[in-house]
Amino acid sequence: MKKINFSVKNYKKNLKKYIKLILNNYKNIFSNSPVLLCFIVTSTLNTLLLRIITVRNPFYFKPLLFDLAFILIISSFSFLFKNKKMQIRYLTFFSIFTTILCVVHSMYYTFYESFASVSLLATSAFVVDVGDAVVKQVLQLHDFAFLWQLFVLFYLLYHLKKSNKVNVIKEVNCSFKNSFLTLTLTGIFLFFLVGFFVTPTEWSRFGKMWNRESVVSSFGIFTYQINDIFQSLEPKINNLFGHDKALKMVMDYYENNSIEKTKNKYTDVFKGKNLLVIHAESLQTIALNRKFEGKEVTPFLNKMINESIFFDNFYSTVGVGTSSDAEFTFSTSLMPSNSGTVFVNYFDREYGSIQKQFKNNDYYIFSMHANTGDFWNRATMHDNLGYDKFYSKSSFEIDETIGLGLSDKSFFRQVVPKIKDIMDDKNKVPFYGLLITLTNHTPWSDFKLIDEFPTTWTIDENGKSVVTDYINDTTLGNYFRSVHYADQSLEQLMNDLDNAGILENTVVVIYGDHDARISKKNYNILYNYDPYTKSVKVEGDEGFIDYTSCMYELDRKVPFIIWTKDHKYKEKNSNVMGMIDVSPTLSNMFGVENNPYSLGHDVFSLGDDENTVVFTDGSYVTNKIFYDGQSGDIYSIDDSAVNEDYINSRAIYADTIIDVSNDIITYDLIKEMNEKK
Ligand code: GP9
Ligand code: MN
Repeated sequence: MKKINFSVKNYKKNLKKYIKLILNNYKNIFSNSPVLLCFIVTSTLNTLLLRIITVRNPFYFKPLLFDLAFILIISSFSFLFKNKKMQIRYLTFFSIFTTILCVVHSMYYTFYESFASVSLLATSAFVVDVGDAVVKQVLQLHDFAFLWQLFVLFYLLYHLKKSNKVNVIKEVNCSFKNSFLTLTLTGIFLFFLVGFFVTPTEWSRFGKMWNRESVVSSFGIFTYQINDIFQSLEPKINNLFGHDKALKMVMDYYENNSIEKTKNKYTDVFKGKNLLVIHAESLQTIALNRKFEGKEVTPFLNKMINESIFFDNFYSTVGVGTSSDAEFTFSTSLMPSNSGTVFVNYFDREYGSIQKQFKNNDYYIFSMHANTGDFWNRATMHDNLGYDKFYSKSSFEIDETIGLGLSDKSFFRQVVPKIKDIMDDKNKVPFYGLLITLTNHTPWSDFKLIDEFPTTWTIDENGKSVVTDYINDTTLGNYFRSVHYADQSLEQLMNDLDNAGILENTVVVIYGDHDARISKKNYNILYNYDPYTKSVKVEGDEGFIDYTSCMYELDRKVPFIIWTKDHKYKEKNSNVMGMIDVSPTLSNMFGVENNPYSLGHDVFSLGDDENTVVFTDGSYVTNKIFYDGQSGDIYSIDDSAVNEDYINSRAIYADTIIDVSNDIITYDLIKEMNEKK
């Protein structure tokens, strides 16, 4: 085998020669070690087979190259064993490992339509849940298909032994350095090469790891698995240091800020009533009371908010866990974690929750969502938060899909008889139910089943009406069209619930889970479009609106609505309020003891400008100011003067809330505080 000089100088000098040498090296490696060649080919094909069985674009080049890169690096380590027999044992071990890995993921996918995580496999709840099902419905014929890798390997080994070729392999003069480096460097090169083609969205999904299918689709199964191991270890590593200090700080906080129930005009008004919560995907307040061409985007919601207690200054406070963070903060009145996602990384901690408080008052607690139970790890977390039953995708007939999955209209059609059954069961009333919608999720591009909703601007030009594009067909335009659909679905649901007699004794709460995450740039057209010139105004143009970062942040508000059929409680509340305040507020209205670990407030017991909504990055908003935690900039909202004390005391409050929340989550402090009690 020829020696390669890996120096950069040589590489530049003679690239062709270099490639030739590498190829030659490969030829030597493979002809001298057929077992290694077999391992590389069969492992790569098995990972491809796994993707064919599971994901949507199995032949995408990125996961293929990621897997191949990993396999090359793994195989290079076989050269650490000088003894050829040990090399073969090593490669056999990893062939078995790859086969098992593929079988496990394939089986897991059959059941959960997602990929397994080491952290989830470690929970006993999962094992209990799945144990029986594995035998009954998880093990499919195609799972055995992966075994071909081992048949090929063992046949090869048998053949080599029979023809005495094992000895030949033993004598081969394979230089450790050359073989090891050739394989490792090719692997590393492939990683960099394919990494270059990974889009920012793919990287972001890789970091969050909540959409595991898309991570495997882009990065292959090996990179997914390694990422999964690191992500699963993170909370455990965080947990190792600083516990005592954190416990003291958190206990001091609760001692000095005891949560006492104060009576207000809404205390106990809903005592004993059912509660139906609607988690409205990406519903932003900016879509309400908005018209295009004289047509309201949300005619039904607009009617509804006039019959409700409507909070038009309400913010969701999510981190990377978006939907799941909204659910977490709603339920626990804690902030989302600022490292990872509670639902995914800290699902094994103990939390106080509104669901548990209602359960203590003999409520039956359920949730319904047409996505898999695995998505955002909801199956595990809903159980942890105190839900009695989670109706996930498998409980619904997927007869009409839009975007992410089952359409909201079909979902709502199917939930009504289920709720009716719950209501008719005397052991299940009163109930607390959560319905999580799906259709209004980015990217708002699947319009086959969605009505036209022109977001154009028609003007009169010399007596002729001229339609201008305005935001039609832009991201924001498509979003409003999708919200229009969400509004129609909601109307259908409310009518069906009414016809089924469910609304008589049920309070309906609707919240937007988070903003639609549309960039600032998109909003500029909305504010600065000039239909006469058909262009977007720029600074200096008449009527130009300087759309500042602060305006953008304030536009990210979501609606919060409390509605009853008799329209008895009607008010528009413009005091700033956050998702963290929901649980204390609703608990008081329903005459239920507040979760003692709540960090939010019953907003009806607060004075005029007493509340501060804190965001995960340390930004905060009050009735008077918005403080940008990243830049430290302060923006006035109502032009009233505030002094330094006001700003500093709110900033300290924001930091405290974030610290207390993070420490509770990281160190599992609620469990400890409960035990101490
Ligand atoms: C999926 C849905 C979307 O089940 O809740 O989650 P998101 O991407 O909005 O966090
Ligand atoms: Mn969401």
